[in-house]
Amino acid sequence: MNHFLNSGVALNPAGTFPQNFVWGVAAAAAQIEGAAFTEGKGESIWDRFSRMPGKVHNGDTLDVACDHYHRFKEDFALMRQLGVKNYRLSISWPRLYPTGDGALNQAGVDYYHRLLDAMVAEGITPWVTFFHWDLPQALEDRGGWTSAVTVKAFANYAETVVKAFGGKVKNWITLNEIRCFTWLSYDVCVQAPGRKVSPAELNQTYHHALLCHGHAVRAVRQLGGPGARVGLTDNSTICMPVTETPADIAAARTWYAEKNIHLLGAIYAGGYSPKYLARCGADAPRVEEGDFALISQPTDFLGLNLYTGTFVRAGADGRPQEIPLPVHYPVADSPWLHLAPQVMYWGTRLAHETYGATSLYVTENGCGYNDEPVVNGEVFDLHRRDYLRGHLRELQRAINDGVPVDGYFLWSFMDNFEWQDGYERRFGIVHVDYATQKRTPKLSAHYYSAIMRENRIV
Ligand code: PNW
Repeated sequence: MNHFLNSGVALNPAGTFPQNFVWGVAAAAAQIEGAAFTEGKGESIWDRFSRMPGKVHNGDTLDVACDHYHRFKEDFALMRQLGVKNYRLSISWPRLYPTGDGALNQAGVDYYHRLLDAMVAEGITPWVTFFHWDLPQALEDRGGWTSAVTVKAFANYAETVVKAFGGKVKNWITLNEIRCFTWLSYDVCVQAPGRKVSPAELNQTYHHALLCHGHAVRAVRQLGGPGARVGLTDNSTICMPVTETPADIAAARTWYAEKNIHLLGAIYAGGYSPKYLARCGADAPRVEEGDFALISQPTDFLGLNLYTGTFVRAGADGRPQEIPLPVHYPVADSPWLHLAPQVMYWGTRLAHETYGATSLYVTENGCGYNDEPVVNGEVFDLHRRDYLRGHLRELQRAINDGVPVDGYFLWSFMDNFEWQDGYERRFGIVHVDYATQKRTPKLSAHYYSAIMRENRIV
């Protein structure tokens, strides 16, 4: 892999991305649909969590959100105007199964048929995520991600989804960001359900999530029909070498492999490594026979949500050393979102080198700011335009160095419910006025539109 050591920005002559590069935008059901209790939808853990005092900024709920449930036609028309050809969305599990398992809510199925038909009518290809955090509350009441009940219910849900929509959907994403709905939700407790569990139970939530990933892959293989493709979207813990020298790059490789050992490491190795099991000790996850045959089925691509990373160098003791960010390091309004465009380069390159993934998609990348309101029909989010330009340059550098990146989905199409940060924190390239539901493309939307059209950074 010597070619990787050429890290000068050697853009291909035309400065374009590969032919057939997939450009898209992303969103998730719970964050945009609203209609939280409409036409039989069941309560999700986020519906419950957002009603607990102090959990979500400003006490915001998902009840109305962007009212996409009722406005999807206009939203797809706007996507088409901006030249969006690929849209990553998710399906709401509690809209299909209000209690997680049990009776199917036909109204929910009908809704997604109408939605997919409207997308296709606008010439937009769907990329569908089975699960983007909105677990039915009834399943949480039976143990949530700590319980095998959830795995069984998910397997059934995934089959239903592929059977229902497999004729219209060919690109499937199993789960979104396992760490967020396990570690952040059952250990750090800043996300729903916010229930602290023991270390052994936490490790079991990871294992249950891996099993669900496997069930979704199986469902797509068995029922997806010709041309169906499937992969996971992971928020791998990313690091970037402080200097792009062999010593710091080696340190970054070691650090990266260790941090991702329990998720991508296990999936690609076909089992938990002795190193990981030693780290868990008595708290190791329970593994049944056949689990890894399911978990480690080959997939068609790996999705990566790339936002931020940790700087690492070769320490004096030969171990990777993390460099704490100085207070003046640039950050978005999302306090965790430090602005290091190199995350695009190293996030994709390390995944390719470490796991041999041969087709990568950036399934999310974007920035959260408390943007200013619309003035005379315009929002000058120059900060987001610059963010995009800088991050896409680093993505292009990876591609030019041979990393197989096949697509990029910007998070997010429009401002939406930013989980525990509520509606204040805006990630959209389209502004949403929540009082009127008016959509206004920001400067960044016009900028990204030109990038998608010309297949190059403008
Ligand atoms: C992702 N972090 O979440 C999610 O997939 C989206 O639903 C979300 O709106 C978007 O990124 C922006 O936050 C993340 O703490 C949540 O590093 C937290 C982190 C990263 C991503």
